Amino acid sequence: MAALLILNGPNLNLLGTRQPEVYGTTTLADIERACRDHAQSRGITLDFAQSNHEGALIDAIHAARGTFDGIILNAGAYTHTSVALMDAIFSAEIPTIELHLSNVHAREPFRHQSYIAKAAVGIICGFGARGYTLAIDAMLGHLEARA
Ligand code: CA2
Repeated sequence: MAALLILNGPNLNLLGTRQPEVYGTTTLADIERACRDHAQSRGITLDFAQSNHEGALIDAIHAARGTFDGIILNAGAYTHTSVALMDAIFSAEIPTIELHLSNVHAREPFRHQSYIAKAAVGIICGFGARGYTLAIDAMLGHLEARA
């Protein structure tokens, strides 16, 4: 049975409470519920976490080694700045999907740069909250193809 870690970065705890025109009205708790339902339907286990702290996200990636088969990471704004997160993903040697609610490539130029992409097996962006369940299926497909 595959075990996935879904990790969310800074400010994503505010989802559904502010800037609904950009990020929608779905809360992170709603997304977690949808992911847990989806995981159950796929017969896999998952952990779902959020932190506003870069070091805590790095610790979670380090701790995932040996426990999780795949990571789905919405690193929020750290996507565009964090060499440290990129290094953590490389060091963990766990397939990681970069995920974003918004289509970062249709937004400000600084959001077009991603350090996570350099270490990720693929990227899903622009599909809103549905991107999380799409990412679960994409990861399962990736793991199956490798087996
Ligand atoms: O589209 C995404 O998922 C992002 O990772 C969201 C980040 C942004 O910096 C990335 O460029 C793209 C921002 C998350 C902030 O979330 C908020 C939610 C509600 C209110 C304020 C911020």
